[in-house]
Amino acid sequence: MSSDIETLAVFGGTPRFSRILPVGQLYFPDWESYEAEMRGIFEREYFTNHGPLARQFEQELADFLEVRHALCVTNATVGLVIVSVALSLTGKVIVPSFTFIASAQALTWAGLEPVFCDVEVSTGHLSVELAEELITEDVKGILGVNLWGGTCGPRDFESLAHHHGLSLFFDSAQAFGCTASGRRLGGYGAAEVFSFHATKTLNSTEGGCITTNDDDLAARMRNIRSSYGAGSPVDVPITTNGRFSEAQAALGRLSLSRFHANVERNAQLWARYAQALKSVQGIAVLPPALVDESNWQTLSCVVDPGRFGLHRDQLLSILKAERVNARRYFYPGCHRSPPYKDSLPQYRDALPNTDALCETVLQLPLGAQLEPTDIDEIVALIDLIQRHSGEIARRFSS
Ligand code: T4K
Repeated sequence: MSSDIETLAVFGGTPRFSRILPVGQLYFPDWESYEAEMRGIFEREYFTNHGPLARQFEQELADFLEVRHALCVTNATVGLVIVSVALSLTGKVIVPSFTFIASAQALTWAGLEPVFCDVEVSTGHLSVELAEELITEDVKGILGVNLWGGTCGPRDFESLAHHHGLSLFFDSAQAFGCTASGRRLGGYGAAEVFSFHATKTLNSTEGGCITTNDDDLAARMRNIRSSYGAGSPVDVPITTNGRFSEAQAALGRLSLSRFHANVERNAQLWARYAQALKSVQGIAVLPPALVDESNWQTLSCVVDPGRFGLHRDQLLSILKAERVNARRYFYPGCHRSPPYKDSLPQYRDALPNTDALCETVLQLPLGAQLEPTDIDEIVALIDLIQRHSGEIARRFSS
């Protein structure tokens, strides 16, 4: 029995995989298509700031998402800052702590104070019930976050925000292409922000876009996006550099043309994991929450240390040694990260569901670099680890 353990790289065996299995999409288009797109950029001699390819991509995105405006930006972090400034809010904004740090820090960059809300333990998302409890006179908005190819239920948040007269916008960085309550994400709230980071289902290396159906808001955001402007000049309090280059647009367009095929492939890989992991004790796969259609960009699961026999972080370290680049999105939660762990200490022990998820959630590799046989091997590895968890735990503690 212990001879099986000796094969683990963490105990001196050879790593099971000869290459690193990345956590997310990493779709690379074929070289010929890329070369053709780049040749066009060289011929037009136009690199950045609302160039012809970026404008074309924006139109394609707006059509795809069925919104009036899609504004491409350098990355979703800058996009979130731009929306937060353009909405002209002051005071406090409700946001989950269980999210990537950029969601909360965008508010801080815009001079707003995050009010950290707990999430539902079954979905990892905000709910209107949890958010409503935090609405006070000082709260002026809600930043909903749609995670892991799922959502927090944006239509219900529209009703809540309308009822309380609050601004509402969404961090949909991980939810490009998802639909909820019969509508594609992009048109919910005042604006939504998507990420086109390399690990996302739609990628342009770095990048992102802001979507809105509000013409005035779109004009303000276009002017904030570039310190020397693009489009008709309007009054804005401050500007930044959130410009999207032609090279980003080239890759984004190629990725968009493959989007449905990549999503379909991810859906199959996801289903393969979900089926195989059913027989592994102590691992529960989290399906994308509250969507009609997911982009299947993430395989999230919860590792129950009592039933699995090891803590999530012990499993993670064993997987990493085997070159399985699993991730813990998110750890340790925004409320326990700088600057908030010091500046907003009142949240330290106020978010039990967030704390529980930060300790147990794991993302397993998915995306263009993964083959079905990789999934089978990863699950077999996790199963082996679980079956030997007692002995492994003893070795870790000695
Ligand atoms: N809101 C939410 C809810 C978000 O999840 C994010 C970002 C944002 C806002 C902000 O969006 P952006 O400003 O990033 O557009 C990642 C990504 O950097 C980030 O985009 C993502 N969410 C976050 C959840 O995770 P890391 O540090 O885990 O990713 P990174 O760059 O280390 O990549 C993951 C692994 O993939 C690497 O360890 C190796 C592999 N990889 C990565 C890249 C970029 C490769 O093999 N090749 C590559 O080119 O943060």
